Amino acid sequence: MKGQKQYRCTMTSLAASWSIAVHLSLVLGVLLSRDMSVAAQLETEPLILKLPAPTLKGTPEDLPEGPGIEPLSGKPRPVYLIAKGSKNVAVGKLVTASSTSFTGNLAQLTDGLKEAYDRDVLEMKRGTQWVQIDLGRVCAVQAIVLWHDHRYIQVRHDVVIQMSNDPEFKEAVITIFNNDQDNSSGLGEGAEREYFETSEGKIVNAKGVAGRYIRCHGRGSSLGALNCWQEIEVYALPAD
Ligand SMILES: [Ca+2]
Ligand SMILES: [Ca+2]
Repeated sequence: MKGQKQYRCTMTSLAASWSIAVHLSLVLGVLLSRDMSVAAQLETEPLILKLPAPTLKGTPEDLPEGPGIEPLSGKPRPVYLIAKGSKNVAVGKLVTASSTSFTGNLAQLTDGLKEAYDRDVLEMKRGTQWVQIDLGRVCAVQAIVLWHDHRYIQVRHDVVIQMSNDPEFKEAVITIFNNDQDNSSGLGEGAEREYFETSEGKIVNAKGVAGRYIRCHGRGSSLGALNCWQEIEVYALPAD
C-alpha cells in the first residue's frame, strides 16, 4: 500500500512538473514571438560609410597570425545592414581621454577626417588607455565604427568598447566588444578575436544598447606600443 501511495505521489508530482513545463514553454513562446515581432518591426538599410583611401604603404609579408586573430581579408566588406534611419551622432561631439596626446588633439576623433596621413592621427602614450565620447544625450546605438590607425596594416591590442550613462564608468557599464583574450587590460577576458583594421574601419554591432557615453580602450598594436586614433563614428536612432 505504502509503495502504491508513493507511486501515486510520484505520478502526481510528475504530472504537476509537466504542466508547469508546458505552461512555461507557452509563456516563453509568447515572449519570444513578441521579441521577434519587435525585431521584425525594425526596418534595415545598408550602412553607407564615407571611407578614406587605403594606405599606400602596402601590406607587410610578416603579418601576425594565430587562432586569436581574424586573418586579413583581401575582399571588400559585405554590405552591413543597420536599423533604418541610423545617423552618425558622434560628429563634433566632446571627446575625453585617459591621457594627453603626443600628436594631434582629441577633437580629431569626431571631425570626420580619417585619411592615412600623419596629420589625421592622434598618438597617445603606451599601456591601456581609453578615449571617450559624450553623445550629449542617451541614444540607442546600433553600430560603432572604429578607425584606429590605417596608415599601416596592423592588429590593435585589447580593443574593449563599453557604454554607460555614467561618465566615470563606475555604474551600469555594458561591454559591447572585447578582444582582450588574456585580460591584460584587466577589464575582463574578451571573447572576440583580434583583427586587421584597414581603411574600411571596424564595424562593431552595438545591438541598440541605450547610453550616452562610449569608452574605447586599447593597448598598442602589433607594430608599436603607442595608442593611436583617427576617427570613431556612432550610428544611432533616438532612444525612446
Ligand atoms: Ca579624425
Ligand atoms: Ca591583451
